[in-house]
Amino acid sequence: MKKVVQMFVTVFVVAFLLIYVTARFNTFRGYSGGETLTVYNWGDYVDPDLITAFEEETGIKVIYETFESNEAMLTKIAHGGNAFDVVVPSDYAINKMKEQGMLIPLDHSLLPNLQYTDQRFLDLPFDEGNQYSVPYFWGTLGIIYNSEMLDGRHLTSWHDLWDESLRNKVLLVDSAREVIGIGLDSLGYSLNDTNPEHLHQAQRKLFDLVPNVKAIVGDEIKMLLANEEAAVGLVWSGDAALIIDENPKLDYIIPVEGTNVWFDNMVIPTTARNIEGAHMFINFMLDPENAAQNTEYVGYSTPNRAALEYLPEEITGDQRFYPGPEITDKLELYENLGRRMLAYYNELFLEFKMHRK
Ligand code: SPD
Repeated sequence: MKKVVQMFVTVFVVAFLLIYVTARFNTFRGYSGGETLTVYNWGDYVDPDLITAFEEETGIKVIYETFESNEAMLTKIAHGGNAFDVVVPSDYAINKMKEQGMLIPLDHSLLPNLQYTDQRFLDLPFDEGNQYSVPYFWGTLGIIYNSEMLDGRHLTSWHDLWDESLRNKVLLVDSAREVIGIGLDSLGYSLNDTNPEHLHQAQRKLFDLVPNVKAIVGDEIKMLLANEEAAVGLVWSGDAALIIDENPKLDYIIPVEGTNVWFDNMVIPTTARNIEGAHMFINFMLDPENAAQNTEYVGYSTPNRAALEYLPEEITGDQRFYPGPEITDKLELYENLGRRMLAYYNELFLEFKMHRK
C-alpha cells in the first residue's frame, strides 16, 4: 500500500514539474497556449476593436500594456523583465533607444503598407531612413482653454498661463520635457537647451506658475477639462481634439512663441520574442482603413496619407490638428539630449512637483 501511495506521489510531482516547466518555457518564448504579441503603447492610444480585428485576422493573441510618458516607458524597458514585441515611443526616445542598442532594425519587405505614409513623416532626423521606426501618430503640444470659464478671455501665448486670473485653473500633463519645455519656451530658450543656468531659470519660472496649477495629471486630463473641472490645460493636440469633440466650448492653440512638434512611431525592441508577429501588427496598423479607424477613435493626427481619404473633412481640414508644413517647420522637435541631460530634466521636473506640495 505504501509503495502505491509513493508511486502516485512520484507520478503527481513529475507531471506537475513537466506542466510547470513547459508553461515557463512557453511564456519565455512569448507563447501561452497560442501565439502571443506584447504591445506597449501610450494610454488611450488605440481603438480596442482594431486589436480584436488583428487577433481574429492573424490568430495572434495581443497582450496590451500602457504607459503615460516616454520616461516611464524607458525606465520599464531598461529594467528588463518584460518581453515587449511592439512599443510606441516618441522621436527623441526612439533616438535614445537606437543609440543604446535597444531596437531591432525593421524589415521593410514585411511592411508593404508603409507606402501609404506621407513622405513628410518619413526619414526624420531621429531615425533617418526609418530603419528602426515607422509613424503612428503625430501632433503638437499646446494650450486648451474654456473661454467661458475665463470671462470670455482668449489665450494666445505661454505667458498667459502665468496670469493672475488663472489661479488654480491650469492642469499640466505629467511629463518632464513638456513641463520644463514651457518654462524654456516662455523665456525664449530652445526646447533642447542644455545650459544649466537656462534650465534653472526655466525651473524658477515654473515655480512662479505653481499658484495657477490645479493639478499635474495623466490621461484623466481629458475628462477633467471636458467636464469643466478646470479651465485651462497643457495638452497634446490629439487629446485636445477629443476634449473639444466632447465639449465644443473649449479651443486649442499653438502658442505664439512656438512649441514642440512630436512624432510617435512604432518600433520593435530587442526584448521582442515574436518579431514576425510584430511586423504583422505594425503593417496592420499602417493599413489606410485601419489607420483611419484608429484616428477617429484616438483623436490624434494620422501621418497616413491614404487614411485621410477615409476621414471626414471636419477632421482633416482642422488646421489646429492638421497644421501644414508652413507652421510645423517653425516648431521644435525634441532632440535626444543624452542620458545625463534627460535625467537632469527629470530631476528639475520632480523638484517642481515637490515644490507644489
Ligand atoms: N494618450 C496618448 C498620448 C500620446 C502622446 N504622445 C505625445 C508625445 C510627445 N512627446
